[in-house]
This record gives sequence, C-alpha cells and structure tokens, in this order.
Amino acid sequence: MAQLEVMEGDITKLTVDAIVNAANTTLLGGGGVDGAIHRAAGPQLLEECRILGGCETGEAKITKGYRLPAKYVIHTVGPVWSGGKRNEPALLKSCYKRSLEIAQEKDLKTIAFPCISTGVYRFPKNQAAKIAFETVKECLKTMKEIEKIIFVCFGEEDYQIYQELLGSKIEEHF
Ligand code: AR6
Repeated sequence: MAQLEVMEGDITKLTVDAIVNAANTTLLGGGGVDGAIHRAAGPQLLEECRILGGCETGEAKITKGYRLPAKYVIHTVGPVWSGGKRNEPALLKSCYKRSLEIAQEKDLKTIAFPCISTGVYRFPKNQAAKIAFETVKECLKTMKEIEKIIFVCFGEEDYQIYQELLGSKIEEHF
C-alpha cells in the first residue's frame, strides 16, 4: 500500500504530482488554503477554473498547477458544517474519494491533502481527520498505483490529531 505521511506546513510549497484544494462551489477562489493556492499558482489558475463551471459539494475537478511546484491542483468542495445532520460526514468522505479517483485516472503517484472543511467551513477537526484517514486507507486498498499521500496540517492542533491517527495505524500492523 502507498506510504502515508503527516506534516505541518504550507501545502503550496510541496513538489508532488497534485495538491488538493479546499475550494467552494464556484471554484473562483476564496480565503484559507484556496486563497494561498491561487496566489502561489498565479492568475492562469483562475482562468482555467472559470471554464470548469463550478463544482458540487463532495465532488472534485482537476487543473494544472501553473506556478506551483505541484503539477496539478485537484479542487474539491467540502461541506459546510451545520451540526452534522445534513450529510456532512458522507460529503467529506466523498471529497477524499473523488479526489483520489481523479488522481488515479490521471496516473498521479503523490498527492497532498489539506484538512478539508475544518477552517471557514467549521467541520470538527477530530471527526474530519478520522474521516480523511479512514477514507484514504480504504481507497488505497484498490488504488495500487498511488505511491504517497501527505496530510498537510496547518498548525499544531491538526498535526497532533493526525500524528495520533498515524500511530494507531502502525499499531494495527504490528
Ligand atoms: N497550507 C495548508 N493548509 C492550509 C493553508 C496552507 N497554505 N492555509 C490554510 N490551511 P479553509 P474550508 C488549512 O478555511 O474549511 C475558502 O474561502 C486551514 O488551517 O481553507 O474547507 C474557500 O474558497 C484548515 O485546516 O477551507 C471556501 O469558501 C484547512 O486548510 C472555504 O474557504 C481548511 O481551511 C472552504 O472552507
């Protein structure tokens, strides 16, 4: 199975095949990681996004990375947290799954994810991390060509949560 890594830092700096963007349904940019990705990629990214016609929550679309060190950006739209009764967990799961399916279709080997929906969209961090981790592990069982997944945490709190999940995964194996 592919290697799973957790790191703390800025996803726009990573030299990988694709970084995932936590976008909104317009795909026309915003704050948070979305803003950082558009700033680092340059205006051509927005030009390409304009012709995609938006994206539904739980879905994903791919563009080139332009000035980013990453070759591609996979834009996915996480759910806005509104208490958990509006299908938020299933929609978040779908973001990870669809992003990986698109990566696989393009034969991409190394993919970095931010903590989708846990910023402006207020999805609880612990629950979001568990969904991210479990979904990726489940997908990797069949997606044999993917080599490495990096969970990029922006800040200590998420980093601690993901480190613990990674630790428990290792215990399962030994
Ligand atoms: N590298 C990695 N992670 C980052 C970076 C970065 N440079 N910057 C922020 N994060 P958010 P959402 C983390 O709010 O909750 C936008 O306006 C951040 O700390 O970016 O899915 C979109 O256009 C948090 O852990 O995305 C949408 O309107 C995680 O990225 C809306 O926000 C996600 O936080 C999407 O909200």
